[in-house]
Amino acid sequence: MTIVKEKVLVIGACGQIGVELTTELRKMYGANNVIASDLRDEHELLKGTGPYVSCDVMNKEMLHVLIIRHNITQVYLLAAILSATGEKNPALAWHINMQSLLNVLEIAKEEKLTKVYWPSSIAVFGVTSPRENTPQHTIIEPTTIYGISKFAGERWCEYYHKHFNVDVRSLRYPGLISYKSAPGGGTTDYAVEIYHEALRDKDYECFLNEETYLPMMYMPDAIRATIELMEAPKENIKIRSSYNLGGMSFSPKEIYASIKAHIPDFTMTYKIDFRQEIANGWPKSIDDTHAREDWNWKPEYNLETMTVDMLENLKSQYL
Ligand code: NAD
Ligand code: AKB
Repeated sequence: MTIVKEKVLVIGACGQIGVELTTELRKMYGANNVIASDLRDEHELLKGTGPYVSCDVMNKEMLHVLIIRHNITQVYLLAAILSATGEKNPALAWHINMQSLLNVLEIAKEEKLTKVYWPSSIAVFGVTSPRENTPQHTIIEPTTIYGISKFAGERWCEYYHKHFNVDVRSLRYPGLISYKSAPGGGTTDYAVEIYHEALRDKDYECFLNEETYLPMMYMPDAIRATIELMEAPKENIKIRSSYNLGGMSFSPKEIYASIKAHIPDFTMTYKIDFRQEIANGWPKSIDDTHAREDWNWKPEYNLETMTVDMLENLKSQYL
């Protein structure tokens, strides 16, 4: 179905989520009604599929002009510094993750945008949160700068909704696994790298220990969740900070076994680094009852179906 009235801007469109989300939004709204933007050069998979504008989200004036000039009605803000990169430069991560959101929320307020999407993360939770089936509402004391910025961002979203009626919606994504575009510096990136290495070298050195369970999700589920949240009637969106979103939960040992079932000579060794400490503070699994009740969320992929799809789609790159 093509919906014509909306004009969408995706900021950070060349990242792991942006490439696939932009592609999907173009199917829904029509290619010319979805403008992709990023600091980087246009991603190969986006080339020729619709308009692309180079834009730094930190430059509020430029962003504002872009939004007015193109009659933008909805913004998807995906630009951010992720957990592992953030720990290397906390001041920069705080600055980019916060200021980008504030720029977008302010412009959304001034220009009365119809909707804004901004993702949070399971990284908002910390060692004092329950680790199994982590509830929506619980102790939230993040210890990484990434988690701190996501938690502060959630509060800003709720604030702009409450005080300025900005229809901003958000999901706490788990670690996302995909084959179309590379992950951008997170702790869960191992679960993408492992598929590439299994096909390329049949050997992978994992930076998390074998028992590190984390909440994860296959990208098609994440894209569908994002669109279902954004398409849901306003009155169904009862959580204006960010929704817990569950997909699957597995450890390095389990994803290794699931790949080895298809590539019997695949081997894995462990060399733990600083990302282990980040992972140790995150949930093992997520309770997403509110998302299921408010806008009918239901994941489709599990570890086995994701592995089959990942290997099938990646194998042509390495054979
Ligand atoms: P990514 O790093 O792959 O992509 C981010 C994109 O933003 C990059 O293409 C980058 O060039 C762009 N960008 C960075 N600074 C910019 C700026 N100043 N102006 C314009 N563009 C800029 O990240 P991603 O994995 O696609 O994540 C997107 C969002 O989803 C982030 O907010 C992230 O925290 C969140 N998230 C991602 C995951 C995941 O597993 N991928 C999980 C939870 C939450
Ligand atoms: C990261 O590992 O930083 C991200 C996330 C879970 O937010 N993938």
